[in-house]
Amino acid sequence: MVERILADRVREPSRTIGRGQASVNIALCKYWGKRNRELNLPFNSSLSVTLPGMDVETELLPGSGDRDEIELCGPGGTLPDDAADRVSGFLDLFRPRPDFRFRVRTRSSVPPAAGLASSAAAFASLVRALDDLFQWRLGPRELSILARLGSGSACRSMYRGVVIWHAGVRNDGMDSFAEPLNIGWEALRIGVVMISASRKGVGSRPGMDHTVETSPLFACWPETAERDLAAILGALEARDLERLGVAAECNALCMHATMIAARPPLVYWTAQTVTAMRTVWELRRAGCPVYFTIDAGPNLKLLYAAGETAAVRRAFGEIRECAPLAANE
Ligand code: 2P0
Repeated sequence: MVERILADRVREPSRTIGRGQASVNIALCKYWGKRNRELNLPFNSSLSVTLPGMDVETELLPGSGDRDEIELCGPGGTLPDDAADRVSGFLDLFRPRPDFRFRVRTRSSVPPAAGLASSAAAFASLVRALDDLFQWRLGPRELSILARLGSGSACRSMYRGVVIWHAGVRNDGMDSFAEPLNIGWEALRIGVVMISASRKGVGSRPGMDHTVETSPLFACWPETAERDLAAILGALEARDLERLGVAAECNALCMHATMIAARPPLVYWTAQTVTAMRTVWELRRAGCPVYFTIDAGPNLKLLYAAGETAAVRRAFGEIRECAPLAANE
């Protein structure tokens, strides 16, 4: 696949340093489960919004010695060995020669492995840095396919705003790519309720494989997700927060239900996660339209309109907030 995308592009670095940047994305309709593990091909299409300001920047240089040098600056400190191995494994796809080494310097404004999709932004920014270092000048669709090979959800971090990742049907994965949808929504807010920033026990990758292999509820997930995606897209186009919030919340809970039904069960929530979910439902009962989504971690991402910021802060404290679909973002 890489051969096909790079075709006649040069395979030697064209500059001394390549740079890339990408922001994390939060799925409103989730990706969970692969029909092909090697190519990160999903069972269902998914839809996300990119969160500006929660960024990963990558610098890529030719390295030396007998292994890649991978540095991570920012919250969370150094990259654990397994994550560095995953980056090196991905870089294997692009080495001009087997003994060619890369030096990767990554700066992140989000903690890794806290269910905030920092790996999506990391692989998207790494692919941009590769494109810059080698001066391939690939189009966004090709870049999104390459990012997908690093981490499925990374293909969505190739764009700002609302992004759809088409699951595709082909075995070679060439029709499984992300593209942006031109939807503005000045008032929409996403607030991150950080319950824990520590590394999760089970990564998304083994977590989704385990769910596919053992959860009796997984069989109905792909179809449910495709239906949710249509509802979420319709709600975004209509700027209808209630429809959006209900569909996104149900989609997240349905994904977690498939995990909880896995054998043994996979539960990313803590007691505080459940408490926060109940707080959201209480706020709604009290007339404050706020909704949540939860990824493969304990943290909640809240969806609400700008006018509810004060009420949300009264309930959850000083949460990190952004306006992902505002015109000036
Ligand atoms: C998502 N997640 O759609 C879902 C929701 C987590 C829960 O995409 O194995 O890190 O690299 O393809 O992309 C996390 O999975 O997994 C993820 P790989 P990835 O955002």
